Amino acid sequence: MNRRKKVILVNILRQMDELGNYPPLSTAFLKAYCDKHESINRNYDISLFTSVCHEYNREELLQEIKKSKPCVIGLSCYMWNLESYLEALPDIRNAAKDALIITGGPEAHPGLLELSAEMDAIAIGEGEYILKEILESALNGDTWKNARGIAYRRGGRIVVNPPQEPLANLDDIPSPYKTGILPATPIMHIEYSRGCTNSCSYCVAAKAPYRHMSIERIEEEILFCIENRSDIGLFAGSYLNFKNFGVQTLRLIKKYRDMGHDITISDILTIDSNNDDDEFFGLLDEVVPDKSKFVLGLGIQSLCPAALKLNRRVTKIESVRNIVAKWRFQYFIMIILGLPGDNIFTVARAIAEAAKLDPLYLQMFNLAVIPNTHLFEKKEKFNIDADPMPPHELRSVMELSEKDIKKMRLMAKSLSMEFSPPAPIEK
Ligand code: B12
Ligand code: SF4
Repeated sequence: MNRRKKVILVNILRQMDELGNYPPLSTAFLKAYCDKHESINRNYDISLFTSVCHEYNREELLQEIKKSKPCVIGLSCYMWNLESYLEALPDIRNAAKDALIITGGPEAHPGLLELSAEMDAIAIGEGEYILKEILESALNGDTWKNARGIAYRRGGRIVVNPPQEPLANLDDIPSPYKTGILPATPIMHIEYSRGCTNSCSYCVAAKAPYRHMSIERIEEEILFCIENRSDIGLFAGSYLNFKNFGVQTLRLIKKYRDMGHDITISDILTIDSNNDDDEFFGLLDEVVPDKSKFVLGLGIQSLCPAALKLNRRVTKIESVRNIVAKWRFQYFIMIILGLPGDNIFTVARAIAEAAKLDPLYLQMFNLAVIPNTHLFEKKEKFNIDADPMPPHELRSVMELSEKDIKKMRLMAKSLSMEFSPPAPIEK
């Protein structure tokens, strides 16, 4: 008889397709990391409940919870699923009265405890160490309330424990594909790095130090893709062309291509547009022979010196021009609408510059003031009024009134129509 206690990790994805695009990496990584510890694996049976926003059925989730009677329910929270969790939480609590309900993910911040009485704890930042510590605490007869990196309620107050360290070595997490947690699919998404060396004010990655998987680990993942005749979707990470890591990764892919394996990088790759290193692009050119199915994303975000400075963003437009002029890829260019320091005219100028680069399409994002970013924490300093609930839409900021923002979005929308087709990732 299986006496292991049940843990359910729930992930309602924004989208996922049968090719393998956008798998539930967060919950798969949490399980892979916890399972590898003998004491946890012996005592806990961790399962994943995965759904996609447009297919998600609350009853299915509740049935699963009633059936397995978990002692811990972990919710993987992003801006696209917070509402679904908030709606389901009273029923989840009814279905599992004694379970610890913990919410983690980029959208998770202590303020969520004020939105739902059923949430017991919030995990802030990377979850592997946090979940392991929580599961171990019960085995040692301790309380989960001492775990680092969490927030919880005590009396009427919210207590935020000292932060948990980011994972020192990403190789410590077993591959979710090789452990069979995620199925082999025609495209396999490899998480290759976490954190960032830059610190753009609006970005969650800026909060954590940059680390990448070892090149040996990447080689194992590539070999696994080859065995399963899959393409690589190198997508979860900051940028592949940070430092020398991208060159090393591409050299490996080239090595296996030269040996006759039909392996390539699929779909979309977002790269650091400030790094026009010829060796990287030369290798990329070789490992992606079919340019029609591949689009490179270059972030400009803003070209206004004041906005770049305020948001700690570096954009070297010369580098973007060099890349586009020299390398025959399809490109999409990203611009953020509404950064503190920008105004309608500076945004219009950035769009005009981007248009000169003749991209396949422009991707213009309305600034979202998302939790766990510098902007979210410093709203007052930047005179930001934004919706505290997802999608955290900006209402006004510094030089941009509500009316200006509407005008700017309208202008951007009409200009972006010139650059159809729309972004292929959106369904
Ligand atoms: C893939 C992806 C997407 C996919 C969808 C993914 C899916 N399957 O549903 C697509 C391309 C559709 C997408 C769209 C968008 N995305 Co996106 N996306 C990502 C990306 C690149 C990877 C996510 C991932 O799998 N990461 C790998 C896992 C391992 O990391 P993780 O998710 O952070 O999980 C760790 C921790 O958060 C924590 N954790 C997570 N869950 C739990 C649960 C528990 C219980 C615990 C303890 C811990 C825990 O532990 C995990 C392991 O350490 C991230 C950036 C990134 N590198 O993470 C952005 C990111 C998630 N996206 C983001 C944004 C802003 C968007 C967009 C709004 C962009 C835009 N402006 O249009 C849109 C959403 C549109 C909409 N209206 O809904 C933000 C997050 C915002 C938020 N608060 O949710 C991120 C973080 C990018 C960023 N740097 O700012 N995205
Ligand atoms: S926006 Fe890009 S460069 Fe800036 S912190 Fe995030 S990942 Fe790094």
